[in-house]
Amino acid sequence: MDQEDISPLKHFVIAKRTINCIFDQLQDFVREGSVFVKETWHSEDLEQVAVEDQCVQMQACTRKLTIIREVLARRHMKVAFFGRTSNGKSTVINAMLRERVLPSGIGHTTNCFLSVEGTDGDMAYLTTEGSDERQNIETVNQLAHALHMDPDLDSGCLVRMFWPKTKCALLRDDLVLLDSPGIDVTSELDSWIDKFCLDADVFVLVANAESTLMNTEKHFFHRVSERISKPNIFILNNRWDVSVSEPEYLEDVRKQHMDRCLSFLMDELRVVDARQAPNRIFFVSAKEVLSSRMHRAQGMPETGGALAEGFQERLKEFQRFERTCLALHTQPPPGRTVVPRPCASLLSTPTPGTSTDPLDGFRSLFHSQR
Ligand SMILES: Nc1nc2c(ncn2[C@@H]2O[C@H](COP(=O)(O)OP(=O)(O)OP(=O)(O)O)[C@@H](O)[C@H]2O)c(=O)[nH]1
Ligand SMILES: [Mg+2]
Repeated sequence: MDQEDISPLKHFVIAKRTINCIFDQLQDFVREGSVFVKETWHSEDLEQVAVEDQCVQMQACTRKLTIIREVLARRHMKVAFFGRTSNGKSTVINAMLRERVLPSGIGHTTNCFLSVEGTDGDMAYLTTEGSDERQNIETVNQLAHALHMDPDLDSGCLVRMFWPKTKCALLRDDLVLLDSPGIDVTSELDSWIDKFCLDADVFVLVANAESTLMNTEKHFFHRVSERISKPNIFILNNRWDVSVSEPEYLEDVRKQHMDRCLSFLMDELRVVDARQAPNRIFFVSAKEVLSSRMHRAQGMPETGGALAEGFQERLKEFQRFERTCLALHTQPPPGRTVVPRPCASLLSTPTPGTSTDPLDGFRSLFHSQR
């Protein structure tokens, strides 16, 4: 099989099925146990064998298992992309999807949050927040037009894009890719984090290798890691194709970026150790990868004849990013939890150590596995 076609997400899908199966059995077992204890408690012959308290406890367990089961059932893997405007977030997602699905271009392009997930149907469509109406989308320009013409859409809104799974193998495995507006064009970072980040499995900082990591980007990820302990963060130094025009500085610039990214992840955010950190930083050109994959899909030579020197290395680096990022789900860092904020209504994860509910231990374990 083509190396590029192997989806590490398969591990996640299989693990998810297995966990669901275990919880089905657990739920059946507790439900039957609950009925048995209730009957025993009501039975005159078996008086004193089971008491009302035990019956109430069993019913509470059944309800809790039902909630856990619902959460497990709607699990998918969500990868969220952030970075300054024009760094190439939408282009990176398009490169992963192997097609120009999301609008991209110079200037400030993406004006709201856009998630891409698979649909079993043949037609791409979108839904906007607060409405189930499906709007058919045939071209990326149509999508761009629909987004910019909707007066109700602002940078805090979510548009869900459903893309046929038949067109993109990646989307067959319950993957959701989330595109965002540039973090430098908003003052709403905290509400973005509450609304879009708490359930993200992986964060990708799309940085611009032509400049350097900026304070706006760093600030955003500091806020994210204040709310989520040990978020999974990857850094893509995108536009690395541009480095070819200055070959004499290439190695020095690469080292400069690498040192700054390592220090950001290890010393500032403390989300990874020295062993893991180099596997979270990549030097890529999303534009080249997208272009070569689109050429290939059309049966044309992959390089299109016009790709810059070093393209194969940058392509391999992009593939390595895809594999590492999507495989990560099977090896999450230990102890990941959402840190509750006084007014956060989104998740009911209790502050560690404050709960007397025996299932909360499991619930936080479940969060840490996400
Ligand atoms: N040279 C080069 N250009 C790129 C690369 N990736 C993206 N671009 C170009 O950069 C411009 C901006 O790309 P987008 O993907 O729209 O950037 P974005 O981060 O989504 O921008 P906003 O939606 O405005 O936040 C487009 O013209 C892309 O073609 C890259 O790797 N190399
Ligand atoms: Mg964009």
